[in-house]
Amino acid sequence: MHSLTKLVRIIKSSKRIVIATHRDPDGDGIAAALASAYLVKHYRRKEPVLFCHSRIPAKYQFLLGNLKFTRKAPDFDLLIAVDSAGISRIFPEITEQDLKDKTIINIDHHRSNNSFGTLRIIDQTASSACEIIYFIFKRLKIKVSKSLAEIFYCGIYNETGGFVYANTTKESLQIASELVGLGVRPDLLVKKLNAKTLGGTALLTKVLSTIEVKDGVAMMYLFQDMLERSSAEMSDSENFISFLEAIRGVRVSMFLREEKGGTRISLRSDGVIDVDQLARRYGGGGHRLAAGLRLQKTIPEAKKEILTAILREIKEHS
Ligand SMILES: [Mn+2]
Repeated sequence: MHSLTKLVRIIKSSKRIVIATHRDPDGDGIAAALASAYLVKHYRRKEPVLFCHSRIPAKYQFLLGNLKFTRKAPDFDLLIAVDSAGISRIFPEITEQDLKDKTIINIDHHRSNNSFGTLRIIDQTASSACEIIYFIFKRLKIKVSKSLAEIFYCGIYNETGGFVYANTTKESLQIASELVGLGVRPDLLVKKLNAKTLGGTALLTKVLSTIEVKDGVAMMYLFQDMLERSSAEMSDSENFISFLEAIRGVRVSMFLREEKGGTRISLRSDGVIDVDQLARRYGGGGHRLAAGLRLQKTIPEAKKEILTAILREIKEHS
């Protein structure tokens, strides 16, 4: 495959390599960055630098092994960007234009990916960024060790919601099967991955108590003071939205989280509307059934605005 020959050539010829995943990283983004580090290490002696603007949530620390992420924007001549639809998802204050002299490899599966970079390996039909990178290993005939197999498994498991979302495909299950063949123990690994702290569980009860459902749209929110009151971190709320999706009759779910300077909104759809399209109108994006955006508004203001947009769209599609 032509692009993989180019990928290897770029990795071999670059001096300072940085691998970066998006801010507020999820399991797929972190795992894709770690897997890329294995890929780079296969071709070079020098360890690549791993960058993420946000802190890596404690629950993923066990995957890191000897690898570390830095939060200080590093200098590089090659950036390998994974699971990130645009440069602003990685560096909030940097634009594509600022990096026009750098070599950038863009490995992603988001439909909202804006095609940045020198070499783009984008597959919207892939379940996850990890799936794309797994296929890179296979096509380049690089051996996948047990520790790397665990990384891939966690990424795909996380992005498919534990093999239940619409991106649970023949390919993703096939890869999972191959990873188990390489020594992954799904029971032990998933137990580690899903382990909540007591504070995280306390936070869940607080967030769930805010649930409202209106005309097929389920909503709930998280205010900063709930974190303090339950000794939890924002990253503990990563999968909370699945509780909204599980409510019978709910077509669209919206989880609003208070952040410095605004509100972060996660959206899920059962297919009735395209939440990627909707999120993009506000500068966000993602996938057709799962997307996110940020608004410089308070939670009540943001909720009102997005709820109105969702209800209008549901009406148009029914
Ligand atoms: Mn992903």
